[in-house]
Amino acid sequence: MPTSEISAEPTEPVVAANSSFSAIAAALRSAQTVVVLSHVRPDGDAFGSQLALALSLRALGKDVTVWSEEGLLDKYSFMPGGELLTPPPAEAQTFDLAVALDTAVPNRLGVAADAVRADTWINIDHHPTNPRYGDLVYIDSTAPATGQILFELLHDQQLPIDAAIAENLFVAISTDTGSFQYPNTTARTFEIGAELLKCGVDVGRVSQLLYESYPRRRVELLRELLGTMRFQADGRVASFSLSLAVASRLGVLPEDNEGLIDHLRAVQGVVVAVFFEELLEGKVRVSMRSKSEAADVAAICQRFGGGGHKLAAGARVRGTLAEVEQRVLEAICDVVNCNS
Ligand SMILES: [Mn+2]
Repeated sequence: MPTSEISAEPTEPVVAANSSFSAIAAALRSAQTVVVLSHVRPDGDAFGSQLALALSLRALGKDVTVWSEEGLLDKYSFMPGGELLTPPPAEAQTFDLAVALDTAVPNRLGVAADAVRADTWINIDHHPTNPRYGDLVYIDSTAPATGQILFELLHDQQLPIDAAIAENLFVAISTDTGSFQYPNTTARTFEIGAELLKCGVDVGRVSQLLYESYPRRRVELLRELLGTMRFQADGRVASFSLSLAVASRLGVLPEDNEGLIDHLRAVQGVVVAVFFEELLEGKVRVSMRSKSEAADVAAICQRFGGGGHKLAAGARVRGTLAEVEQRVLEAICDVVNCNS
């Protein structure tokens, strides 16, 4: 959830029944070749969900392919089964089954979507804006992470969960809940956390690898961002920006950004935090976090062609950094001044 921005067309709210876990498990068990996909700009929930499902299916003897166009990012290189992640090939490949995890809209699958030929698609996600693409669909927007849904699926259907699978699920859930802190964290999330520890997850080791092993470059980026920090609406809106010039001077990698917006959200009085990142193609990537349901950032992002969750959303907006900052901050200040 946190850093993945969604460039969806605004979608009508769809109320439809989920496929049953038994139907999804039956499809997984009957397939021999399976490709497991997630979204571009992957986060811990994307990789964790992909690798957990891939390892579980491998334990069942399936021929499993895991594609990610960025490959395995450095910061996640410790994840068990990480070597399975490969960039999709240029030529399309045929599978019995394709599984999209944590991906709110098909275009967020990136180039992998074009490289897959599959009879059946499974779509498992927790983004409320997911338009329910695919043949077997399981969307639970109350789940704090796709990894939590996957645990429920594997556990309920007695699919394999060993220590390596548990560690991947733990990474998925820990990163998407801000280390079990965000409001979407439920009693069930902690119960699952406990189950994963019983399966062999070393929580101190994994947390240190996730949260205390950043490259120095990331802190240098934070220093630059804090230099651009500003507050509006009586301190209820906080933002900072990253220009292409600064990004290239510091040699910033996409994954360096993950979680930096939390420094803004953590400020007393801030309701909405915003991170503006200038992109190459004349667009700006906007990430938003809210501390209040009254300030629904998914609704704000939908007005700019994006989407996401009430408390964490994003959009890609055409224009210069200064133009986009002004338009988006005006829209946010309207909401924050009226609703909170
Ligand atoms: Mn997620």
